[in-house]
Amino acid sequence: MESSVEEEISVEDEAVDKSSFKRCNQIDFYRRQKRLCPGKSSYRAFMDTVELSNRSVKFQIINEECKVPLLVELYEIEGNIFRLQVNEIAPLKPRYQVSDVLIKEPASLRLTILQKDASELVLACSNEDQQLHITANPFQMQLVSKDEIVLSMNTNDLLYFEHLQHPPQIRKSTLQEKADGSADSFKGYQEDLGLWEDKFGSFLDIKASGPSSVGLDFSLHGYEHVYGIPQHAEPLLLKNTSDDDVYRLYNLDVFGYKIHSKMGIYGSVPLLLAHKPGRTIAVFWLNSSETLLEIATKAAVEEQSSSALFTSTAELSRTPDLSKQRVLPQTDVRWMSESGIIDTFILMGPHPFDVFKQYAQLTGTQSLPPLFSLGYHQCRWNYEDENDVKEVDAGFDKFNIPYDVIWLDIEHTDGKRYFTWDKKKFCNPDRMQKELMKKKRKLVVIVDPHIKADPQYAIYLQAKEKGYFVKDRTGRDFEGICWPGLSSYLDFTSPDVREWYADQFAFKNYKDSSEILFVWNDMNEPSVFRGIELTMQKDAVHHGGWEHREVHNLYGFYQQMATAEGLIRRNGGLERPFVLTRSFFAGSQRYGAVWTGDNKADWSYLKISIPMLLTISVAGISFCGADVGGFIGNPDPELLVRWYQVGALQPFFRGHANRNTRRREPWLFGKENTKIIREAIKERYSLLPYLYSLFYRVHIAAEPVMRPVWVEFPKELKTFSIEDEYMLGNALLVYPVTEPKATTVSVFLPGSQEIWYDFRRFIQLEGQGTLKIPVTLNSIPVIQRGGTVIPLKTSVEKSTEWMADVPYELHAALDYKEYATGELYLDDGHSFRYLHEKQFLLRKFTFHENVFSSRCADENGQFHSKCVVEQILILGLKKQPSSVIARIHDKKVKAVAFTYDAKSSVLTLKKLSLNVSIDWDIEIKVRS
Ligand code: NBV
Repeated sequence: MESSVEEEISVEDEAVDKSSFKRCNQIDFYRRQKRLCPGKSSYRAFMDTVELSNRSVKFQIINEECKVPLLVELYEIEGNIFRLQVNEIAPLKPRYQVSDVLIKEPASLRLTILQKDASELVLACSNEDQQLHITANPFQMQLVSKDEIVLSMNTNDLLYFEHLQHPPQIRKSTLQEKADGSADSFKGYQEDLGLWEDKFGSFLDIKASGPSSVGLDFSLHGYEHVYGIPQHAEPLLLKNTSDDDVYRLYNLDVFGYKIHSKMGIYGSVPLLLAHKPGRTIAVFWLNSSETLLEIATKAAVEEQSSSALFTSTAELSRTPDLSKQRVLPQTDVRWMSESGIIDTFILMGPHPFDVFKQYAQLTGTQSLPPLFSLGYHQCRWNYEDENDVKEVDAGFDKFNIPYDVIWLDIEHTDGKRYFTWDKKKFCNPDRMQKELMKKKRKLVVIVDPHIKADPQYAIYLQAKEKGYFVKDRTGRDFEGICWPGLSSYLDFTSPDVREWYADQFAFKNYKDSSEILFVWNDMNEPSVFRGIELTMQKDAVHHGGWEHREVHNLYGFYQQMATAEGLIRRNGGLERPFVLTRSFFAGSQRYGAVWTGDNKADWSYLKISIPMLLTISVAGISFCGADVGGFIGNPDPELLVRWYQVGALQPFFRGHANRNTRRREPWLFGKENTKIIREAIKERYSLLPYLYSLFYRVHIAAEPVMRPVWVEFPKELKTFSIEDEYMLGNALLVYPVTEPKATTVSVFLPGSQEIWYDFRRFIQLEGQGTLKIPVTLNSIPVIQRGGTVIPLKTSVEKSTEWMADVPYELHAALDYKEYATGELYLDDGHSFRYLHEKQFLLRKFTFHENVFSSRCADENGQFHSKCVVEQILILGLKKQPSSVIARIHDKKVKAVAFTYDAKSSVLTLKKLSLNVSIDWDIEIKVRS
């Protein structure tokens, strides 16, 4: 049975079978919403229903055609955020509202009414520069900041809200009673019925609540650059859509997904950012059902007078004053979701980092990963047996390549029964883990959400008895085919199921698991072989009676949540978990890492991985990566080398390969390539103090680890579409080589006053703007920005844990004012003591007026380290030093050994032996 499933499901084929997935015009709610005509909104607001409370402003709107009233609720949320909710006043049954994604109910501020009559309502916000303007007929809203419209809603009249109705059976009898049974009524009945069922191929979706889709348009005034809404294999800068090609947010298992396609793949974050010089804003559309997005950037004519803000009928009929008109870019976006309510947040920025914070205030920040998980991960489908693991592990030592984690894919289990071991291949998992532990390395095993329908399998049996599986529409356990054959799917949306699932990771339950075992959640879109679009039927039923259609995009989010909880609990809440998930949603950053799924060993996939990861990063999930080497197919050595070089400078760094590919451990491609890969991985390890500090920043302050260049240079128009280079933190600019046989690359260096330094040769780069930089296969360009200090380790060991006491080295790259600053975060690297016992250390290094100083940057930190700073490089120091002295705690003075290279302007301070936890200054006396 098992092998026949695998043979039958020939997912090994290289290409995506596009016909398995819906095109836009096959999505029925899209077709319905497309019938709306812009310029003809049926919605009218009733200003006499306005109710003001401390929390919000509420009023009713009505659809003039169907007369169904809706309740609009507007909130101003602390921190420059607005929230708009639209729901039915009296739905036939409750409509689904996403829970668990927001970390708490956002605290709202009191709005006040500035002006109100039958045609309009003007609300003042706590930030006096901002107002909300609501017009009654048609119902529209504008967010105004400093007399400029920033964003408006329903200006294209595309507000759409399908109210819940009685099923057609009831309607049919009413129709029959009422009248005549005429052809007209029957046709109407058939049309109604069509709204309650949807066919795709041989699949029939029966909608328990009938049509219930929602939609709304937003105009982003002055904006022509929009980003976000992962995950698509698309450029960073979102493109205009057409009627048959819209961005789809629907988590699907798309093996070898096509690049340059807006189809939905594994994960979705419904967050769209818009940026212009001077302001970044974002729209967060909190809906977990299938969602579609149209984007249209255009030039719009606006009047400069502030009175243009008031779009009352009188204002509109006024003859426009052409002299006051200006042409501004505008981006119109239209969100459409299959069900749920309209619950949307406008994040007002204005700086990109404000938007990141605002989004994190709602959905949480990236969890702080255990340090080992920032090391290199070696994966393959599959490492065959214990001996294979042993040999691969030994290979790293033999070839002197550091690595932290070896991964086991589905074949390590007993017949794809997760939480078990194939005892023939892994006869002593305990011994294997002890060996790895001795080497200070870890193991990650795969745990998928489908559970083999096998009454002998304890997990299945328990879950079945407890009623923990998702049900089909008839109330039986949903069954689908996946790796183990016939399987049922745990209902992670249920808190009880998550509780029970978390318990399965307890050492006493998960036999032969140890504290070095961590987890990988795959196939959690969820993937269902032979299922509609390779996933679960939308009419399957979850906890609380909610249909799968309501929660589809949350399935993976909830599995990762439960898994992370399980790993935390197994150690009594002391240790940080590591969980990689393929499927994700807004908020997944709180539970671990994500990767971009089944990519291909092809240059085009290497190239697209950059914008894909940048998009995931700006959507709040910093811990992300792509399979190094490309999962499907065999990379040629050059591609593999290039992929390692960039992967080493990305947040999650894992080599992975499909089962029918040739082995590709880093030492299998000849001496020279092994050497280059070793160098790339070693460089990653030496940079870990910087990377870990960046993860601390994203954890506490939501600053993405991997950043689009525009985020660091938000006023520089030329950076807005850059996606072939990126920033790692604020200090490093990385230019991945994504073309074969490259001899030069064109790197854009932003900032008119910036100084940029070659990260490896320490010299200042000559020139501004786009530089042609020669490249060899040995490395990719990495450039340090003047004004920054980067902490590194002076040497690299077998794994992160071996490196705890290795001394630090600091690279200070001076800006044009001969200034530089940077941070170092330190803790034990694995526990929650940084949080509960303040066992952390945050240091700030500054070079200013020829003094390099180390200071505490957070007095709360209690962690002490024996580690020392051994060496400091000061790049761009123009004058020859005469002497250098170090003062510790303002007292002890000692002379410092140094060398100065006048040609490159690099000062090297040596043999410092200065404890990293304490305050010290190094004074550089220069010859005048
Ligand atoms: O578990 C096997 C693979 C895994 O290696 C890969 O990383 C996942 O994206 N998994 C998909 C299922 C099979 C894909 C053909």
